[in-house]
Amino acid sequence: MGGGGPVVRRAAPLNGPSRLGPADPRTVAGRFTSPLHDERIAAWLGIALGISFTSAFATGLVSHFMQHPQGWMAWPSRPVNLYRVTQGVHVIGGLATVPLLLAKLWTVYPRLWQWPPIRSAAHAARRAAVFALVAGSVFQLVTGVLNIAYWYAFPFFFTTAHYWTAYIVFGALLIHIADEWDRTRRTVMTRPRDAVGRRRFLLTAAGASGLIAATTVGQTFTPLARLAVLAPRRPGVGPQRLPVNKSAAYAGVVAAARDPGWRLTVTGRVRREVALSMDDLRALPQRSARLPIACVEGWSAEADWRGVRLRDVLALAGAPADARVRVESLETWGIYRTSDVAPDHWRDPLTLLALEVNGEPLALDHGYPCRLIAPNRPGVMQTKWLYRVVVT
Ligand SMILES: Nc1nc2c(c(=O)[nH]1)N[C@H]1C(S)=C(S)[C@@H](COP(=O)(O)O)O[C@H]1N2
Ligand SMILES: [Mo]
Repeated sequence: MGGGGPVVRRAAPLNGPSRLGPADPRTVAGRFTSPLHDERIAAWLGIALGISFTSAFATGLVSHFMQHPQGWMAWPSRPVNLYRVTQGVHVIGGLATVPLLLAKLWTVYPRLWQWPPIRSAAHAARRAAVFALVAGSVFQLVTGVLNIAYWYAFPFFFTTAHYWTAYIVFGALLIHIADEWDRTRRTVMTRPRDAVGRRRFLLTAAGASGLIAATTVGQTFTPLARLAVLAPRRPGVGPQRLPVNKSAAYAGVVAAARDPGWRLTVTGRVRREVALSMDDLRALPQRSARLPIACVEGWSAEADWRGVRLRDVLALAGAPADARVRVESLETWGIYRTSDVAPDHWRDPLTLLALEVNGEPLALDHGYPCRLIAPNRPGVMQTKWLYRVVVT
């Protein structure tokens, strides 16, 4: 801005050329002395956070609606790895956001002490939106990290809270972007003097973010699996080279799964109910598919599955072409004991009732005697220890 240019009205009083101090005579002089409480840093981190939160919101919605399909939307069963990618972006991106958010909060926290705390109704509304944004962002990242670490320390159901908070955060984010757009634009378009310290701070935050991404992305991107030292799960580590979230013992299905009288029944809106023993299933045409399990927690692992096509078994029972199908597990409790298979998915020739994985009969922990495996579908919906297929 040249000396004779228009006077720029600043939204908040500043402590110097571009500082974010409280600029109030009553606060202790020199309390926020770091040159890093700075508009320019806040602006760049804000841009990065705006991008990462938008990406998390979009990929989070994909995951939510895949797991809770609405009548009007049909998720395709292809490409096979689509969900693996969107959920990988969600979880790895979320983890990589943690240092950026911490850096941003540290940069702007002097504003908490701005004085007077409320200057007008508009100012109050703006601060309320910022409060919702900060509180909601911290909540999303903390619960997200605890959840993928399998530490259910919170008294509420994670997915519901995470889902609804996302709308609050995203709404507050839009308000904040509208509010800060001009100032951010101006800030990043001007050339700073004396930028070394700021640049180092931003590079450190970006470096920490990149390091987290590099050491976790291997949990879903197999070529980098060896780098995934920070990931709670790694592809290839577990029985039959596949991770296990919930064991058969934990699920309480060991005896039922080993019962020689086990049958897979197909029932509901069918022309004839069928009950298939293991031998019956083995006598049907066996198909192979290389498909990933793509867990909502961001890890995924590919495997070679072998078994019968779900659509072949449904045809055997004479299920209608528009059937909605639910598979049910021997597990007697919990929300993952059943899952719905939409027409696009059960008609897909890659959707199998798997009896084998990686060349061996399924291990008990991988769903013996029979599990569902389908393309482009969250891991929680790849139900293990099946005993019933219900057509509705
Ligand atoms: N019956 C049943 N099937 C289940 C689950 C479960 O808890 N019960 N967990 C699911 C989850 S969360 C994932 S990611 C995949 C792979 O889990 P695994 O590693 O426990 O085999 O199986 C799914 N199938
Ligand atoms: Mo999962």
